[in-house]
Amino acid sequence: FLKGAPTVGIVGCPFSGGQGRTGVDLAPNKLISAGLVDQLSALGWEVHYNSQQKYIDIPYNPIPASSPAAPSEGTETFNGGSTSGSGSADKKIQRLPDEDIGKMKKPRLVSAVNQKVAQEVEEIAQKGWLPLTLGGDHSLAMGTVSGTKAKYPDACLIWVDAHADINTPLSTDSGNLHGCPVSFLLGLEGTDVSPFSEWLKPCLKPEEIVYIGLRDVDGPEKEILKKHGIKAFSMHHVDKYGIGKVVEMALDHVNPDRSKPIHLSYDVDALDPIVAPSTGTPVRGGLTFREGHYITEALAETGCLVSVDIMEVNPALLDPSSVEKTVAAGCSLARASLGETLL
Ligand code: NNH
Ligand code: MN
Ligand code: MN
Ligand code: MN
Repeated sequence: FLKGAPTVGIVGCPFSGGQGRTGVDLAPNKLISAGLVDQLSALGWEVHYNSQQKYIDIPYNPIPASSPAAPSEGTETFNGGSTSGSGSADKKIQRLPDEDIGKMKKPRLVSAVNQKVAQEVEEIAQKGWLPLTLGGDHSLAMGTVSGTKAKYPDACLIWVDAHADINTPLSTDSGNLHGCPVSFLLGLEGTDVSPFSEWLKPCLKPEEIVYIGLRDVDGPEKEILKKHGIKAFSMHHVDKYGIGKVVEMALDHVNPDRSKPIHLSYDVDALDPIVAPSTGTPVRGGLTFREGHYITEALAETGCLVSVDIMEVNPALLDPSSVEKTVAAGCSLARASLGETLL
């Protein structure tokens, strides 16, 4: 599906607004500082890396004038990342609070950022390049998958995660939008809501997504999965069948002839916390290092991968050795997705 010499466009998106912990916005710079650009070049890819600049000054619809004045302690900062690759030049932008809409937290910011991400991912995909998006939290998949689908309408989605991220604005308990991107992509009940509805069109059918790694799924999410007949391989299935068979069954479901483009959205919390400890919502009993990498290797082997997300690395959590492990895992998942282990 990719055109010409293999080219990857890295979309570093320093964004934490889809959940409550700061630090996940530092991941793109950390992954780049760890040498990801050179590592991918060494695999034979031409690598383009955005400056993250366009994510620094993202506006969001200000709260209406009729709303109560913003208390200063509610002022949000948006860590926009830096162009230097060292975290030190990070620019803090002062923002007005982004009032909840229903249960949704920071809806205007999440929407505005994702609209930009969708545009950037689509631009890269339209060139025949592979967009590699470095989150940031997993709400960013609203944008990445929308962008991929704009170029490849028949693309299927492989979602590797401890969580299903399919809460709707009605079902979410936490209000964190990183728990909701899949419901927006599918256009489920309650997702046709401003400001998202102004740009995010449902682009995914229930039979086009498959999950691997689930082990912490909310009650309402289980209902949604059942109601829409969405295929999911939990850790129970990984234990029962082994990762090789699980990936084969997952591909058979969404891509039986291995003829459709594949978008891989990888939340590093799918990995066991021993492998990837520095992430916002670790859940024990996850994928081993090899199981986690096997998925990316098997998808690389199909030749159908057209877009990859590496999400939810949080370099601000735990000790330096945990951070280093998690960043290294993020880099190696990216490399394996781009064919490092293919002989
Ligand atoms: N299901 C929970 C929620 O909606 C947790 C989601 N957290 C994640 N998802 N890290 O990948 O808030
Ligand atoms: Mn996730
Ligand atoms: Mn998760
Ligand atoms: Mn949970």
